[in-house]
Amino acid sequence: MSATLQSVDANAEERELTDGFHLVINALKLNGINTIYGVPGIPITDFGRMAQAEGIRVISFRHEQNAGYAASIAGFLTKKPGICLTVSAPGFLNGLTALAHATTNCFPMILISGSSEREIVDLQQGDYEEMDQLAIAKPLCKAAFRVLHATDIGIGVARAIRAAVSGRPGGVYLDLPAKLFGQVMDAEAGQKSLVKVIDAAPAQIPAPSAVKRALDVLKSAKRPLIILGKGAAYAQADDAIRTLVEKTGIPFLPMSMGKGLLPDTHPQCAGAARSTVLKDADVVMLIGARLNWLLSHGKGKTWGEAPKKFIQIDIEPKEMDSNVEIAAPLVGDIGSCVSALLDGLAGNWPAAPADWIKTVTSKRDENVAKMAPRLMNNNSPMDYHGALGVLRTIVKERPDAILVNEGANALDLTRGIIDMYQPRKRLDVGTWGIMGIGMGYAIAATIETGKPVLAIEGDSAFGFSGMEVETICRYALPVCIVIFNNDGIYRGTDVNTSGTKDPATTVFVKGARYDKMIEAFGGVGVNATSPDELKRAVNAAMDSGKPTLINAVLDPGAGSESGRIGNLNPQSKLKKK
Ligand SMILES: Cc1ncc(C[n+]2csc(CCOP(=O)(O)OP(=O)(O)O)c2C)c(N)n1
Ligand SMILES: [Mg+2]
Repeated sequence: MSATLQSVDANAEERELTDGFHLVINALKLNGINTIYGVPGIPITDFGRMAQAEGIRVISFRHEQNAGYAASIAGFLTKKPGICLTVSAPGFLNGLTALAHATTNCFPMILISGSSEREIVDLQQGDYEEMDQLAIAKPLCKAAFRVLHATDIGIGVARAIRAAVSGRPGGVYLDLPAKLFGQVMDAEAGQKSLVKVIDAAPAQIPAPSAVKRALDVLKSAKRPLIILGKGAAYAQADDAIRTLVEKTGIPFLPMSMGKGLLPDTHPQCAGAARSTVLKDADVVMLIGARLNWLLSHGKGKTWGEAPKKFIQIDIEPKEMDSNVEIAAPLVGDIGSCVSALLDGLAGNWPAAPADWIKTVTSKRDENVAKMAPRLMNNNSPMDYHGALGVLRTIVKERPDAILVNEGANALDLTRGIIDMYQPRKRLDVGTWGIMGIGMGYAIAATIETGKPVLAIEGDSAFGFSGMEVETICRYALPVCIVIFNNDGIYRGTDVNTSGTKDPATTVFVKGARYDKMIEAFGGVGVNATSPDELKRAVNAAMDSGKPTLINAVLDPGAGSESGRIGNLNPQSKLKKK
C-alpha cells in the first residue's frame, strides 16, 4: 500500500471513532448544558479545552469552591443543573463544599471531578491525588455516580441530570476516572449511546383532597399569612404565585431569596412587619419555604402565643412535620400546587379580614417611616444606613440588575433595607448563612442571565472569594462590587486583651484599600468615603458595565456582633473574663 493510501485509511478510521472526552461533551450538549464552571488540571485540562472548542462556555476560576458556588446558583437561576468541573482529590474537595451547599439549598448542580486510577486508589497504593471520591461525596449530595466505560457515559450523564433536577433539586456528584476520557469506541455506537433526558423534572400534581384541605384551612383563617421561600422563586411560577397572593388579598412575607417574587413595595408585602405577622397570624401558608432555623422552627417566642395552623407547599413529602404539625400538607411541585389552589378559589374567595390587613399595614408603614430618615444621612465615614440608602435607590432605578449579598451586618441590613422588584434578583448566603458565595454567584448570575450584577459584600465575606476579581476582569463581566469596609468581622473595633501584640480575632488591617486589588487586573477601583461618592461610583459602574470594586469606608464601630443572629452565639453561665 502506498504511503498516501495508508494515511487516508488512518483518517477514515479516525472519523469512525470517538472517545470519552467527546462523549461527555456531546452528552452535556445533547441535554442543553452550555456552560461549565471549573478549574483546569490533570486529568481534565484537555476536556476543558475540547469543551470550549466544541461550543460549551467554559469559565475558568481561581478556586474550585467559587466555581462550585457559581454552578449552584446557575442551577437556581436556570432550573438546569449547573456544572462544576474539578481535578481529583484536592480540587474535588474544594468543590465539595459547594456541592453540599447546593444540596442544602435545593439547587440543582453536578460536580464532575476527574479521579485517579481505580485499581491503585482501591488498593491504596498511593496514586497521584489518590482519594475514594465517590465514597466521600455520597453523604453530601442527592446522588453520586461513577462511569467506568465510555459506553456508559450517556447513561451516567443522564442519571446525574435527572437526579439533580427532579423532585427536590440538589447536588449530584459524577466521578469520571482519568482513563475514561481516553477510551475509544465506534463513533456511531457512541452517538447512539447518548441519552436525552425527557421531562427531567416531571410535574408532581398534588392530590385533590390535599388541595381541598389546604383551601378549607385557609378559608377558616382570621389572620392569614403567606410566606414565600426561595423554592417559590426557583419554581418560576411567578404569575400563578402573584395571582394567588392578589386574589386572596393575604399579606405575604418573602424569605430572603423570595424577595421580588412580588415587589417588596407591593401593598400586601409584610416584610417590614415581620415580627407582627409571625406572632399574630393564625394560619400560615408556606410556599417553598421550610420551617428551619430561618423561621425559628415554626415555634417559640418569634411565633407568639396564638395557636397556629400551617399549610405547607413543598415537593418533598419528608419536609412535612419537620418541626411542627402541618395541618394541611400540599405535596407537589409549586407551579402545580399553586395552580390547583387557584382553580379551587373559583372566583368567590372572601376578602382577607380587614382588621388584620389594617394591623399589618399600619405596623409596616410605621416601621418604614421610622427607618426613612436614617437612610438619608450623608455621614463620612459612612454607617450602614447611609450607604444602603443610596444603594436602595440605585436598585429601584435598575430593577433588573442582580443583587448578590453576603456578610453579617452587610447581609442583614441590606436584606432589610433594599427593596427588590423582580423575582430571582436577590442572591445571598442561603440556608447555611455561608460566607464565600459572593464572587462565584456574581460571575454565574451575569453569565446565565446577561444582566449586570451589584454585589454588596462585607469586607470579611469578600475575602473568601476575593481572588475571583481577576476572573471577573478576565471575562470583562459587568459586575460592580461594593465592599462595606468596617475593618473586620462584625466591627473593626475589637481589642486583644491578652497584652500581646497580635490583633484581636475579629479585626483586619485598618483602612485597607480593597479597591487596589481590582486595579491589579485592569478593573476600576474606587475609594468611596461618603454616600454621595458611593452613589456616583456605583452609577458609573452600572452604566459602563466595567468590572468595578468600590471600597466603601464604613465607621469601624458600625455593626453589631453577628448582625441579626447574635442570639445564636453560645453563652456560658460563667461570667466573661
Ligand atoms: C464559611 C463561613 N465561615 C465563617 C462564617 C462566620 N461568619 C459569619 S458572618 C462572617 C463575616 C462578617 O463580617 P463581614 O463580612 O465583614 O460583615 P459585617 O458584619 O462586618 O458587615 C463570618 C466570618 C460563615 N458564616 N461562613
Ligand atoms: Mg465587616
